Amino acid sequence: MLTLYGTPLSSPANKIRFLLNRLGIQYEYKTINLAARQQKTPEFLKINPYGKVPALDDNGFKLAESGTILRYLANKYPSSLYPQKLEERAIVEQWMDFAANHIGIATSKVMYNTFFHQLAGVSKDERSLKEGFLWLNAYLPILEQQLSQYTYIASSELSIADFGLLAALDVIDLIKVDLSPYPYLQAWRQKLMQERFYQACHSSYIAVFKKYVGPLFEDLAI
Ligand SMILES: N[C@@H](CCC(=O)N[C@@H](CS)C(=O)NCC(=O)O)C(=O)O
Repeated sequence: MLTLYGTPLSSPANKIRFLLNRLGIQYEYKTINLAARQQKTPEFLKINPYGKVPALDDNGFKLAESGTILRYLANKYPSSLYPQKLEERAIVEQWMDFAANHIGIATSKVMYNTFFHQLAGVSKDERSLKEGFLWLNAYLPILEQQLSQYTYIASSELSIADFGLLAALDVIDLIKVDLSPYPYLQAWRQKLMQERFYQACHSSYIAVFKKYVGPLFEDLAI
């Protein structure tokens, strides 16, 4: 049995759900309550020793880090989402890593210092917040350029890099970043958000955010 541990607000966990949904693989989804620090319980630390979601338990084989899990599953269930040819695969890896290390980190900085810092009971880091927006300004044009040449982020084929990027950008409406200056990126995102693999996870990030923590941020008029 494949068990994925995550939480509906975790974009790294959601990118794995996108892949599993797309591949049509049955899995058990277990929600870990981060606010209740369930991720640091001795029980969960046996699954991921550093106490973070997502984590995977594949018949007793335990794995953490969303990118690693994505690659593991894509290797285990071969498909066009993760090409076999060395160079094609390397390009998929490049865009997946770009999405995680540049876009994902940028949106995390903004999300943490806008919303999640309150839930964690720590003060807002203004510098990190600003840096998150600066990174987005710097890197969204790169995505736009790439998507003006290719249908999907790595090539003309949908790949695991698209799942990583889609999840990293999922919070973009919530943090009120306007994508209209990036029409190719916006169209790519709108198209993928209509797909079954996405809708089987949630209708939108903003909907799930409102459902789980919206009442805590009513003053922000989300
Ligand atoms: N690099 C990790 C990031 C994992 C991560 O930061 N997870 C967050 C939720 S999105 C978490 O578990 N936070 C709880 C904590 O740090 O205690 C990945 O991609 O899986």
